[in-house]
Amino acid sequence: MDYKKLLTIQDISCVGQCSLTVALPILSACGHETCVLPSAVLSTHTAGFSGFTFRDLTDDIPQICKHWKNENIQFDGIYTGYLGSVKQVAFVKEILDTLGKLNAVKIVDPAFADNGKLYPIFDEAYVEAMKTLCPSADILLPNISEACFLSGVEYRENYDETYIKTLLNELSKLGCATIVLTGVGYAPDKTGVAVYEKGKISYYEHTRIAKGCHGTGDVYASAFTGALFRGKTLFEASKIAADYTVRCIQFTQNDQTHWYGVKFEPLLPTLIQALE
Ligand code: PXL
Repeated sequence: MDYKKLLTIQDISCVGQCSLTVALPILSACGHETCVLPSAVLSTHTAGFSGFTFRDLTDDIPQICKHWKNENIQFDGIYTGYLGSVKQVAFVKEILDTLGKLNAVKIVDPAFADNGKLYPIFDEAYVEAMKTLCPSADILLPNISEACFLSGVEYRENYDETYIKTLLNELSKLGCATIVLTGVGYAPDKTGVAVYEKGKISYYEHTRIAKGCHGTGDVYASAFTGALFRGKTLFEASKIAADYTVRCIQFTQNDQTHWYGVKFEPLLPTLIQALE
């Protein structure tokens, strides 16, 4: 079995089932050593809770990296998500460029927007900074909103395959040749993943569950990363992650009290099984 040493860089939302509290268990369940660099510590995530605390850890990052470099610590893969500040993006770029082993794979989930809107703490300056991260990524993992902000293509709720093709072509001009675009649906009850590799698009369609759940982007990105580093192809990993995310939403959707995330933990055995 492939046992990889991975680094994931994203926030700790103490409560809310997103970012590190999702990535760490999922990557571990996929069988990988999972190292973490927290970008910020929040009391909860920012989508639906009010009065959340936010401690930006940007200024800790250079010292942490210096220590890792002194110890010759390097990673087989680096997966980045929700970051804490514009300044931090430059530090993360340096990590992507210097802390990977030879042939390390770097995955960047822009993690700053959904439904055509930026998440609360982010602004245009953050989008501009995120554009500079794209050339350092081997695989970019945006949703349609993030792809639009990054590429400058107009955001649309209704679209066709030509629009998605244009979006992916424009986005690739930022310097990332491989893109896994999530939330692409051409029929009301369907959604899916458009996988852009060497200018070619392949598409995996699956059921769309009407109730949108928070944190599913992180569940998807973590399962995708876990599967890819288990030796699955880009398309297989995209599919395994999509199927797992759908199962998590189905398992959560009827629980009215669980509005802030998905109950991904009881379904981890199904993800492990899909990797066999
Ligand atoms: O799931 C993305 C995410 C991660 N971290 C924090 C968030 C969000 C989305 O809103 O608020 C803190």
